Amino acid sequence: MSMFCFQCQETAGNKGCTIRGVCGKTEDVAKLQDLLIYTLKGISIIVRKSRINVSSISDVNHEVVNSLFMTITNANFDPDAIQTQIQKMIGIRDDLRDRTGIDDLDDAAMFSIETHEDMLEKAGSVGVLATDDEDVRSLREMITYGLKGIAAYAEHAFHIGKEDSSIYSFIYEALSSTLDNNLSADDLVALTLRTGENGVKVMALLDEAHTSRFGNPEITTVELGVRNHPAILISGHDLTDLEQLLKQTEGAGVDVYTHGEMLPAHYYPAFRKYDHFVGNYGNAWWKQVGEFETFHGPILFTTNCIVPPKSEEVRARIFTTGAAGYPGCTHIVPKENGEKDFSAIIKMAKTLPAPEQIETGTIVGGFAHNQVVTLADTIVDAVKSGKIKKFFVMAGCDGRMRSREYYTEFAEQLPSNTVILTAGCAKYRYIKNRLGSIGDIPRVLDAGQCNDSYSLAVIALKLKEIFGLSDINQLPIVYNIAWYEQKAVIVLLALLFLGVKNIHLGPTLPGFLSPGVTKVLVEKFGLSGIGTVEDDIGMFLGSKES
Ligand code: FSO
Ligand code: SF4
Repeated sequence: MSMFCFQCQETAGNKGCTIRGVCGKTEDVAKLQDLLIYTLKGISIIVRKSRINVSSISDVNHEVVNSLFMTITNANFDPDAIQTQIQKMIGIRDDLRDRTGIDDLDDAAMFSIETHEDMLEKAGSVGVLATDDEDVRSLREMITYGLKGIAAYAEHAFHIGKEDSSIYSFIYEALSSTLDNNLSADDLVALTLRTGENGVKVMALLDEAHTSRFGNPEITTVELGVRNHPAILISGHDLTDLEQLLKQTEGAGVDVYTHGEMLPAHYYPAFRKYDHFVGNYGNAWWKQVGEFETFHGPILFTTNCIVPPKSEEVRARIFTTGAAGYPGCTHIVPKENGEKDFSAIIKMAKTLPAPEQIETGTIVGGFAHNQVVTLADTIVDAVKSGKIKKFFVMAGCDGRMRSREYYTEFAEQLPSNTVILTAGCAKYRYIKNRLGSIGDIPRVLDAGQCNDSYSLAVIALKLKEIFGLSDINQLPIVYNIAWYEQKAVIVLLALLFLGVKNIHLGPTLPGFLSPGVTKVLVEKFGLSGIGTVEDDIGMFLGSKES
């Protein structure tokens, strides 16, 4: 087998990509990512054994977090960038080892590599399949994927100057634990829940970072049509990149539009003030192939999800930054002070035609926790009077699979006395479908990006308090979540840690769950997949057996 990866929902046959990723990841990139993760495990072993104070190694923390982020699905397809990162991390590892004077360590902390071929050979023995027991493998990988999600959010928070060293400590502990053969499956289940706990922590940290810097999201109407000016499209999740791009394009005669997960940026007061921040272009990540063609202008990827461009013309217009990367695309590196120079993108935009209009209309969003709490009285009255019968949390990701039409049909067939709470790119399956409102409350409340699923948990906890309930599961809230990549894994683990039961996960259960681990998740947490739209709606509304 040339490679093995089963970290995302689109993994081949829901078992594993073994020749080339369904995402477009090559065998070399898959192997290099495995080796990068293995190197991080070596660093973690040294940090743990030497009991080093993680606050004293902030550069190491940032590089570890960035390395994890680079291995998230659809973030970085550039073998050179990953190879350079491996070399950097081996250097950091050896430095740490020398500094702490610890030797007699596992291979991950000791191995050395000279050439690209060495790297690929080594990678062949340290990937997912290096663990024989399928339950242990499943738990180790679930923890690792959760850590990737934590790392993504920790990096965004760090860009805004917010850090929590206990999160870094946990990353080291958990990474080193995935090589610890003394841990039982029960130990790993406990560690999985602690991964969820740290997921809550990092999402809270990022929420605080975003709201303290950009203000609390507010109800906002986002334009879907275009203007007749040259323009830049920005995708991904990093709001500090958007902030810098908006400042640098001010007065330049170039408009800025969001794509995919950048849409919720429009909800923040700090960005709404820019006249040239026009609206959202297109849909979720997987529709970018056609949408980038008609956009005409340059595209900036701040994070995933990148789809390999089909033409040279589009590839030449794609720029990446941060953990994102694609071979042949210009990568923008920050200066020492963290500032990024986007002048090359702005210059290119001025030479290209304005975007072609692909739709008109608007999206209404901005229902993060602060905004929803101000509407709490109206919502509680609507629940008490029976105008709202149930809330459906439909957060998560969108993806290419036909089976995801389920989510559009599900949203459309829900009765008019139900409200959808959403976050992440899953919303594109129904947010434009005019599902109406209940009084002043829209039937689709978008809290923001996938990390803003935290907002949905805060809202649930607030409702629990208002209704005087002892258990979050007594609320009239159903969780029907769509997943795709590893940030969704940490959102799921965070919800499990918060005690949410009976989550439905689709369109398929993760391929990385072994039958044994699935059994535990079903028995302990009531986790299940999805069925047909009719059966599921009937079950959720209590007219059918669950
Ligand atoms: Fe979507 Fe991609 Fe936000 Fe993910 S754009 S799929 S879970 O990166 O992060 O929801
Ligand atoms: Fe396959 Fe997903 Fe891994 Fe890509 S990220 S190689 S699609 S499992």
